[in-house]
Amino acid sequence: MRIDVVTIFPDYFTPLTLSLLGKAMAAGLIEVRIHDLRTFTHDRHNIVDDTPYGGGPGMVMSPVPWGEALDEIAASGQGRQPVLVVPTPSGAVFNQQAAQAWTTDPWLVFACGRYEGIDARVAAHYSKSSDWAGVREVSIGDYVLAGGEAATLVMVEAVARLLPGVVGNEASVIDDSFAAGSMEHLVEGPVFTKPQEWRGLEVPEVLLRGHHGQIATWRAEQARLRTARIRPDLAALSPELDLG
Ligand code: 6GU
Repeated sequence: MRIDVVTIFPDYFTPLTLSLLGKAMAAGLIEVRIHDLRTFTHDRHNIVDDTPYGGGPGMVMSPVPWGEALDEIAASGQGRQPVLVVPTPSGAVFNQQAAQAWTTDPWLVFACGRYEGIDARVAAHYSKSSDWAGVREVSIGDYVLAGGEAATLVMVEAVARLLPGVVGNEASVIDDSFAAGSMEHLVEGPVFTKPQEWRGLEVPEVLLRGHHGQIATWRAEQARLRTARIRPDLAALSPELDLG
């Protein structure tokens, strides 16, 4: 998968070279290119924003440098068509289902807005451009960030860890696709490692007995209990599990 990111803060993305993502990049499983939006300006102060039409607080990102940046990126793809992802608190919610769906996109371009957002004509224009495979305006949750950079890091990590070969892609990710940890209606229960006793707290005895059937049953029950307690919104989606 190819991932391009356009931002006025390229340094924000140095964490992508660490750990999981760094290894995936080194292995050629993902190719990440970071672009500084200010290099697509032509004035001496590299200005990327302007006052909003209609008035109001803050500034809006100009469509002009965005157009130049995105056209150049698409033109570098040898006829391939990227998907434009625009992180915004007013977007559709990005969740585990979206992350899974995006793993089949060969090329994602993230447009990180700052200030009050990007001039709406950018999303409108690329939605109807045959050089692009579509535009997705997405939010990572119900809170407001200062810009799309942190949201982009979140989405890139959520998608990349699902790509074949990226994690120890085996159990930890495949296990995500059903039952506990799926984010499909259940959160994971508690996990434990050595020592068996720590500061007076014991590891639950069922985990020490080695009876895999009992362990699976216990873990499923723990997931149900925890989901009912802290995620009533998820519990309500699985009435058959009686999580309420
Ligand atoms: Cl994607 N961007 C911004 N700026 N704030 C957000 C968000 C995105 N998702 C939640 N809050």
